[in-house]
Amino acid sequence: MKTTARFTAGTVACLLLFVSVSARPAAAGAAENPAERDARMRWWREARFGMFVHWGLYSGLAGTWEGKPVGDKGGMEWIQQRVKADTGTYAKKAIPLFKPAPGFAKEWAKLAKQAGCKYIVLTSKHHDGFALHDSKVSDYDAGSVLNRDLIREFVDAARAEGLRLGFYHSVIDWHHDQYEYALSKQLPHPLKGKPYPNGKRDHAAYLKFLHAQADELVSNYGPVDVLWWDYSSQDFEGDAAWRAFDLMAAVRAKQPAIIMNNRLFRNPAAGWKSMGTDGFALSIDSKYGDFITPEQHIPATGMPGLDFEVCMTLNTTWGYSAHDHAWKSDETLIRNLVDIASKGGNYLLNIGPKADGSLTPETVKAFRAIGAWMAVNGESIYETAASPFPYLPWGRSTARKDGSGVTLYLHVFDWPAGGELKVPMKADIAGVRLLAAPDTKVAVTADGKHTVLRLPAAAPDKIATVIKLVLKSAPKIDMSVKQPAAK
Ligand code: H79
Repeated sequence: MKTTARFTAGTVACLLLFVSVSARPAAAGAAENPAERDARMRWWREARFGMFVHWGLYSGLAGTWEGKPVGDKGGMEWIQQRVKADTGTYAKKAIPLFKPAPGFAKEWAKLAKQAGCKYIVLTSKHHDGFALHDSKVSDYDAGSVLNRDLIREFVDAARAEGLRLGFYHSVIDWHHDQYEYALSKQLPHPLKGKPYPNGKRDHAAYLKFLHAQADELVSNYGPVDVLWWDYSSQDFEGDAAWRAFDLMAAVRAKQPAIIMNNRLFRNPAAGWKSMGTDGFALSIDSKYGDFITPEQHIPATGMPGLDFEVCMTLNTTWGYSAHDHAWKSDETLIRNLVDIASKGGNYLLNIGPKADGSLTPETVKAFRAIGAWMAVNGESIYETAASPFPYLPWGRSTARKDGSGVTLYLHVFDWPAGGELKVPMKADIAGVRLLAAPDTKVAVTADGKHTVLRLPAAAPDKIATVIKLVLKSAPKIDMSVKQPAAK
């Protein structure tokens, strides 16, 4: 909700100050040495699994416009753009349908906790421009429209479950009347190609607003663990588009420990290869952000030394749609989590709550299934490192260094016929245990190239049975066993 003056003299002075330091773009990261960075990133690297929440005005529309489904696939958080509605038309239809129930976030946080998520990231504002907090610099926010601060309610619910929390914040804005969408040919806008309905626009005024809202989010809710920016294009990114270095520095000044992604940028040094959400590069210069963000796509191989987080939907949409029934199976979801951990990354798995905050039965079922698996096998995911094997024909692995020894977790997807599992390594083994069947005896032999494990005839867990191997020293891995070339 707006108060009298949009920007105080102090804000303007601060903005000017940030402009003056922008000649030193690495300012935010440069003060930090590698050990400090490792300490800051530690919880995130150990967490491996988080819940993403896409929730906003679009949730009430539920993929329907003027009584008709807009489609049964794809992101219905984009519905305003899909139907090419101006913000007034969109708001008029969507606002009456957005009816958050009291305590809406409690179920999300409980489900996240139950599933084994360590953090939860909510859309504070998506591309439609509607902010879920009580913003002093906007009338298009939950404070103005519902007289509520939905971010406060979310933060309280997340903290009550002991979860780390973050905000997804779109820098694209389909509402703000000074956002100069014609500056980018690549970024989406419902009115793209059409003249501004309000005459000339002043993008700098939009940027003041963007920076002020980000400041509210990092000032008013205690520690914020993650800022998940979305997104930039090759033709509109970074300083030119968002005054990105100032924005990052201002956020860091308020939240020194915060972890931010790379989406204020879209260039190779920032971890991007193309405009495709799977077009990521295998490196990132930390001045552009802390981690890279493959979307709806798992990298083919691990990325040594690189922090990455794969975000994915449960069906095909981020925002709730009544028409999307393409739910991923429990097997796919759990194996994705394992696959990503084996490559050294995090999995940010999305829920799209309905307008009242409630969840579909499919959503609850999926997260509970992951939770049941994690309750037994979580130690093979949390605080682990990427697989030391170039390739395992039957599944995946993760590893952990323990004193002078190493613990390997083998995740068996394809149970060996006859129960004999060949692991392409020589190793000095101190202990072996099936996490899902701890009392089952497993005999270990060697056949020259392999360590051979004699397992029960049937898999204790059909989705992914985890074998914990405690080794006295680092294994000698057969590096010649490689992934076959894709057909
Ligand atoms: O918030 C989610 C997406 O809305 C957002 N990022 C995630 C986390 C996103 N914005 N742009 N993109 C992703 C890239 C473009 C994706 C597209 Fe589509 C695929 C545009 C058209 C097809 C998905 C489906 C979005 C609209 C329809």
